[in-house]
Amino acid sequence: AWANVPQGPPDPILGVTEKFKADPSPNKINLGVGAYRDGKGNPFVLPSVKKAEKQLVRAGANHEYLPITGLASFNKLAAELAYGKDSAPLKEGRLAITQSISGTGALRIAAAFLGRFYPESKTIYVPTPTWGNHIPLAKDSGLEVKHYKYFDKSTVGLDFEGMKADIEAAPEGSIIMLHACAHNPTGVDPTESQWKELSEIIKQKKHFPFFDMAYQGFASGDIVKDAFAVRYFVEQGHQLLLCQSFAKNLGLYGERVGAVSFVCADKEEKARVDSQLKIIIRPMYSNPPIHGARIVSAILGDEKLYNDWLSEVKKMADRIISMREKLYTNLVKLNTPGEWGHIKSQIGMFSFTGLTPEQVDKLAEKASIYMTRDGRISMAALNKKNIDYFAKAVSQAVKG
Ligand code: PLP
Ligand code: TYF
Repeated sequence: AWANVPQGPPDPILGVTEKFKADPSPNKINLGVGAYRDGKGNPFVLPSVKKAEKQLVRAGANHEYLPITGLASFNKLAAELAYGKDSAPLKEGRLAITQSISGTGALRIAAAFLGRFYPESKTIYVPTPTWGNHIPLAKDSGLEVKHYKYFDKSTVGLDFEGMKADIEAAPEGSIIMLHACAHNPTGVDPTESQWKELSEIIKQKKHFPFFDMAYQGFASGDIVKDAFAVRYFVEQGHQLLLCQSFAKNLGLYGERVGAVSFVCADKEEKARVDSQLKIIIRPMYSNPPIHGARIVSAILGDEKLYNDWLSEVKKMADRIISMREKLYTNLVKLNTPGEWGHIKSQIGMFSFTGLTPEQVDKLAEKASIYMTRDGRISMAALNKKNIDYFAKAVSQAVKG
């Protein structure tokens, strides 16, 4: 039956892990996938998550189905975390929200909803570059994908003029996808004043802002600061949509906990959006998994656990920031040709090193160091034990 099915390429990010696993070297490092590692290079289960899980076991939680839109307490707390408790759409009961299968599931529901109901446009503009999965998931949901300028290779920073010009040039009512914080893969974010300008342009052009927030807390260690763009746009009256993931900030990768929410004009509009979200979700997966949502709900809904969690996110963010400083210092000490300030100034899980695909290949071959071919590294994979080895190998690769 499948004689004509062509062989497809592996996922460019998850494929790196496959190559890493096959390498026997004891020095090997996997900087491919964005998953936090502790100071010893191990996956990290947050202490607040462990406590919440113990509570769930003690309470003898059952395994019944959730409603189509998920756990109600989770949805409320996820919305409060992102928008703030005092946010107008929450207080006025006009936020439509559903639990989702992590951030990817949120994006998929959002794109399907836009494909079905957004009347102005079927074109979504994503930054160049963007998280690789954005493009196929938008296309598979019936949207056409176009790009706006984002990253400037020459400055290793934001091409703000290019970004503004492209968003301004997009036909009125276009869908504009924005990374809320800790842009993946570049680690380059707009400043608060740049976000204000973007809000104004998007408002004037009647574009639809589509926020992807996969790293709240992870960017700065401060969940309020990381939500600045989303909250500012809401204050400015944008009827945006927001995709949230709890994979990174709670370390719940495989539990697949996320949410997608739509700021609506009023309660009546919210009720109609809610009804259609259910109709989209039902034939996709019927209802979401329960365990991770219960963990998030237990943590966000308990003052003590919530405060524990805040300090744990901050600790993760701070460890990443300290690795940035150490990597920068090492590269400079080794007289590595080039300017490396971006390693320190970039934000979040990743650094976009500027290494060329050839240098990336050489690092894999010569030093058993694995990363995506765009030169992106997951900073969390670095620690006190491997950072000197890594910096030396990079320095050598750059020197040629
Ligand atoms: N969006 C961005 C920008 C990401 O980097 C990721 C990856 O973590 C996601 C969404 C969704 O990830 P997940 O489906 O694991 O929540
Ligand atoms: O960019 C990353 O590494 C994370 C994790 O298909 C990820 O966002 C990568 C690829 C993928 C799913 C998650």
